Amino acid sequence: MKASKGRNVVVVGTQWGDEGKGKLVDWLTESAQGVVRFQGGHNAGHTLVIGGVKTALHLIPSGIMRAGVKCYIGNGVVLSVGKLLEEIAGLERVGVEVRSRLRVSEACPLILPFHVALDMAREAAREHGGSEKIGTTGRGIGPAYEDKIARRALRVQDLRHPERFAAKLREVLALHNHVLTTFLGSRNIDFGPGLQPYLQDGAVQFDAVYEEAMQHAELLAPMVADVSRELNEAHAAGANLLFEGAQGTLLDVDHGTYPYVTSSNCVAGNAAAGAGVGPGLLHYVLGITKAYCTRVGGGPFPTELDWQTPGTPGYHMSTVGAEKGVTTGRSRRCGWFDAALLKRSAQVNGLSGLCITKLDVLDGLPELMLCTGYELDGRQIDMLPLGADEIARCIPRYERMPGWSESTVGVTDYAQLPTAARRYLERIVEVTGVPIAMISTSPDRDHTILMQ
Ligand code: 2SA
Ligand code: MG
Repeated sequence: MKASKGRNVVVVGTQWGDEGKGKLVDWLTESAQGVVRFQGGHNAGHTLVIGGVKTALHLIPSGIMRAGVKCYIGNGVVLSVGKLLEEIAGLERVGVEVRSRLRVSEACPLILPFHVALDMAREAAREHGGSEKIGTTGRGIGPAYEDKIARRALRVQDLRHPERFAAKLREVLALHNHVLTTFLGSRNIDFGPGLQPYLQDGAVQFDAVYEEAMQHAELLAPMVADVSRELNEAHAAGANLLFEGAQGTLLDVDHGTYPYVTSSNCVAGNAAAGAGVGPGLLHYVLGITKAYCTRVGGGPFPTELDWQTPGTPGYHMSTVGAEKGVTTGRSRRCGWFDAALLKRSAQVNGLSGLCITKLDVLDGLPELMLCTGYELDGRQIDMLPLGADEIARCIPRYERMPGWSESTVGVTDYAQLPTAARRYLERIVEVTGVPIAMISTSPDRDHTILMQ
């Protein structure tokens, strides 16, 4: 994982998100000049701990915490301008200069209040109809991507043209209000205080959305850019770029546990399309992998444990690992490490190396189970299958491994790790065929083992 001039790294989550990408992106930013988000939106939540101070980021790339580093929001991101402005204000209040360092693609589709209403109403309708909820973050992500793919999205560049914006907004609102009020029963849904200013009789009001968007437009304007062009120029000038994935591979809309996924491609290949650079500019793909598994929201999770009963390994992971969603505060489900899942991730991302995070959370567990394959409909398989229905029928096949009682918190030298911890890591490498490049032993920036 050596840094050299003009060498770009993609960082992706290899499980269901929350692998600790934020810390690693921040750490790697020491040798980068630019950090780029290329998919997702403010559904993401990265917690950074720097010098003991916690900061949560949702939309702004984690590189913002390093002075002088440029941050880019690529075309693949769905953008809530209101949430972005809030996040900027929050960072600037604690002395982090943002506006002069942040560039936002003019091609980003906007998340507007009716997307949030649709997201919440659809989840309510699923629940009402007896289907399991997706367990979305309720941020309007899915509906905003639907509009993008249907070619009717309002984009950042439309904000520069009030009349064009108004005409498109009228059209799109007519469609969505029809769906909200007729099919989704929005009149009877409690959308909470956030949406009240925009709603009347279950329909989203044009004036409220339009006026707010025009105010946002003015504040956003100085940051709007042709991000694709700027990234290509920065690369040509020798900059090291870091592409920061959000969510994780098993939440990818194509490769994940569909339909219990997010609505974007979270895999490394999308760093090119979602930022506007050629695939040849993606030189190294680092897969961030938690030393156990977690998932927030609905959907299958073969190695899931009981994580609510005190005294169980799942409870240990949940509490010692502080497994709560950064965006919604939901508890994350916890389970054993799934190497057969990681094998799938390694392939679809083309992982160059792994970064294992939260190893220290496993300290003190007497025994660990490592899933290396499954039984599916009576057959033995060695890799996670595709889609939720098949995955839900997988029965994990485990290898039993000894745990360790020593503390690994803050260890920065591989040789200092307990023998059992090293054996656990080496087995993961054997099963997946991907080398470990780094190991993180606490949320702190400096508690990282760098492998040669
Ligand atoms: P959505 O809102 O449409 O993207 O939800 C669809 C699924 O994607 C999952 N998802 C996430 N999973 C883990 N972490 C995410 N970010 C936050 C965090 C989540 C939070 O870092 O903790 O605070 O709850 C994230 N974003 C989306 C989601 O749970 C659905 O399963
Ligand atoms: Mg997160």
